[in-house]
Amino acid sequence: MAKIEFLDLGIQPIANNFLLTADQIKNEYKFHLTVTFDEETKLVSLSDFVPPELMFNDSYVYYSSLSQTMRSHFKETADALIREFSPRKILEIGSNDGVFLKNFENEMAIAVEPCGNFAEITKNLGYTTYKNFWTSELAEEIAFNHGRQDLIFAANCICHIQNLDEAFDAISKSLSSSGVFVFEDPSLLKMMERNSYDQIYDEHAHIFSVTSLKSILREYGLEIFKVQNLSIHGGSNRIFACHEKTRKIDKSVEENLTKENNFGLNSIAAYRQFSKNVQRSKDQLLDLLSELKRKKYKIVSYGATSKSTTVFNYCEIGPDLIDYIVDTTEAKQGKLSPGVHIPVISPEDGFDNSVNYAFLGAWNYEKEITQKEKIFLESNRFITHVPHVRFIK
Ligand code: DWN
Repeated sequence: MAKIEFLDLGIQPIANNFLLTADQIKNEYKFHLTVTFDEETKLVSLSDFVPPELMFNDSYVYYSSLSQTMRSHFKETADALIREFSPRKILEIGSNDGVFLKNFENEMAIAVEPCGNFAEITKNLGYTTYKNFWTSELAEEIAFNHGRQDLIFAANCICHIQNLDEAFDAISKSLSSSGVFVFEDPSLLKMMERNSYDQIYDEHAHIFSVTSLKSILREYGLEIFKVQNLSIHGGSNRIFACHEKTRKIDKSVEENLTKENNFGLNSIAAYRQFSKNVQRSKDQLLDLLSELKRKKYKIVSYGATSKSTTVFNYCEIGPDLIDYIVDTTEAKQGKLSPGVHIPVISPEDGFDNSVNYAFLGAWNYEKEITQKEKIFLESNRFITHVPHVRFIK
């Protein structure tokens, strides 16, 4: 059984490395972004990983709580988990700015977060916080200090962990005998169906199918007992796992495995087709933007996302096509986007009636953004590449 490379997204920068100084621009880190399918485990991963400290450090800029969609999502998630499992002790891996954890009392929850600026936030909110990457060593320290956990939660974090063997082993050892491990990450099936290749960037070391997770978790005595398909982040799966044979297996597990198999996720042909679809999307997006630019329209991008770093660098879309990017994140404003160096400014400074078209870098918030930007949409258009290049009315 082989590992087969099926997609080449070219030379890419660190997706969230927004640049300010001449020195940062001169020394910008770049790497070759290619993607591999493992025929044995069915896992899809980057062929080469970027050193974690280069991505997740004290200057990290992605705040989960900046959108209403995410704030509501995590409140509802916390409420549902409390209702279903009544955990007494909970640990979150990759707690970001505490958007999920703050729905739990201080005494019952522990945060693990490697980015110092974010670890500071949960610490200030009163949570025991470990400013660390999730490793076996850390898991042992936490188990020694606090015992085993009833609920281990991680959102958009496990797919960022390069060494899954160590991560799952540590989780298995940290979970109480009747505990549950709940995690959500982008769905490989949704990505392939919707051609949202921009889910692939340095931070996303793996894009998970339920199939691949089932086989890897089993190695560590963990079993998936339920799967929920979520619309969040353009299509994610929430995986519920427990120690083997401790819970009844819900039919959603088999349903998801069947759906993935029917789509072809278990063999290389589907990935080869995906690669062709990605190339077509690039050609169509470049054609559209170039045509609009020839007609002298002003085009900006909405949301300086990690995803748009992939799109712009893969398609070689720079300031000649996109005048600037608007984003509500202060830490991104006044800087240049990674790789292609498009200026990022605040929506207040740049999203006005001089704009004709806006590429929706944050397409996963289409509903929230189109609601908010009704006036723009009266005479202008958003552009998206998902599931194919088109205007949003
Ligand atoms: O896994 C990850 C996901 C969950 O979040 C990370 N590795 C990094 C990050 O990826 P992303 O940057 O693609 O995430 P978002 O949530 O799509 O980013 C949205 C961006 O758009 C933020 O910078 C905020 C901005 N935004 C905005 O300017 N106006 C968002 C909304 C909703 C808005 O109205």
